Amino acid sequence: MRDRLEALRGDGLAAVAAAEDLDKLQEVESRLLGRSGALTAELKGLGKLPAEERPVVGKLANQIKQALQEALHVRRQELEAARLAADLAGVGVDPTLPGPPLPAGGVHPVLAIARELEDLFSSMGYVVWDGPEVETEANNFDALNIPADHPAREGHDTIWVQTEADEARHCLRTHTSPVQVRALRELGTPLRVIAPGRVFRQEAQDATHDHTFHQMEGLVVDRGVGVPHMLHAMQSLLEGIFGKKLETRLRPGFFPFVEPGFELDALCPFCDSGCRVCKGSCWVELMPGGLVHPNVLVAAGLDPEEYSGFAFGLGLSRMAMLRYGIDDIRWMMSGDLRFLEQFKA
Ligand code: FA5
Repeated sequence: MRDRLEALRGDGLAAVAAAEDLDKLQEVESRLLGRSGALTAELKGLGKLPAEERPVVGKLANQIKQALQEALHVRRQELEAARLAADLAGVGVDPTLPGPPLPAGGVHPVLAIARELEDLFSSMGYVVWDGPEVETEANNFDALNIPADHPAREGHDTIWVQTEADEARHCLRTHTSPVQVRALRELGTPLRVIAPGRVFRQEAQDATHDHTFHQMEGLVVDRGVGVPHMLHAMQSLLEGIFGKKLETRLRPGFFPFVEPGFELDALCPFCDSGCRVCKGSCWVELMPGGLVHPNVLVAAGLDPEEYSGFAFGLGLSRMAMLRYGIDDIRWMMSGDLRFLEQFKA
């Protein structure tokens, strides 16, 4: 029996060393140490030996078992390390196979319209300009000829930012009109600029009013600019959004920074006999505008005798509602994926 055990040690160690992969090693292990393996069979035969030989041969059998287990452990580690190295080196990886699909994002409806309008107005020679969302009281109100006692400055509309007593007052801009002031100062004349962006008002929310929404300002200042130029710009804008010419009308409207001021209405782009959007009147109120007030030109260091201009302020969020048939403005800033995923295309 001792000879058989020694032979098993020699053959077993050689088989372990020769196993070229983990499956082969598993086979060798079962053949030697499994329930019906060679060493297991020898151990079962120990009982038939004379009593004085049993402890000596039993000890030898256990040493051989330990030696084989150790050899199996070492070889398994070698083979696992080799497999990892091969994986890392790209063996067995086909880089031409398509990867797992990534979920595609989409463009927010407000951003989609803003981008289209930026393209359209850039093609007409306008510059796209930006201003900060935290704005000075001077730019948001004073330079726009909004009197100190105008109700819009008070808490019910404006969100004020806490500042030190000796610091200029700041607010979250309530409209994109302060970008008019900045663009005039930074770019000078002649000027053609649009400024899409986010604005904030302390406003009770409902289906058409949010506290955070988007507007797009338009401003042109040059010599000899008048109402026909303004109408052309506004109509081009609407055509860009709705993809067709809309019949429009101007009504008087009041904004301290324009004179005269207007509200532009358009014949309803969705019906010709009255619908939910136009509430039966066939006219929808689309955007305010007007000729730049002389006081705004003076505040920007321009001579109103020499320069004139027009400005308009589009409610981008409301325009997105109209174009995409969104029935509640609160969806826009909700971050709700069920809403956003509808605009992936
Ligand atoms: C203004 O903000 C002026 N700055 C617009 C302007 C610019 C006039 C240049 C003249 C010259 P108004 O408060 O009306 O105006 O807002 C303009 C547009 O923003 C509205 O027509 C409407 O479409 C949108 N809007 C106003 N309040 C909200 C609100 N709470 N939620 C969503 N959209 C709003």
